[in-house]
Amino acid sequence: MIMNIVIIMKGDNMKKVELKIKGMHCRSCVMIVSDALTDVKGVKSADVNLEHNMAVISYDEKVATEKQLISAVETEGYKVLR
Ligand SMILES: [Cu+2]
Repeated sequence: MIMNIVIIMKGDNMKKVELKIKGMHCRSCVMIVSDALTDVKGVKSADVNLEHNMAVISYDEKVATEKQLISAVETEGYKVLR
């Protein structure tokens, strides 16, 4: 299990997790992170919150992995915190 992801909910295939993200400072950062996450195949929704520096992501765990979510964020130059 990856330590920097908090599992909020786990259904049959759907999983809802929370990521702490470092480096976002404006609305366009939020857009970049949110687009990067929703571009991951299997991701249903990504709610990125600038004030709380976090993202809540719902995804199909048969299609996407936690590692893919983290690397999608980090590829854009942001850091996922533990
Ligand atoms: Cu920004």
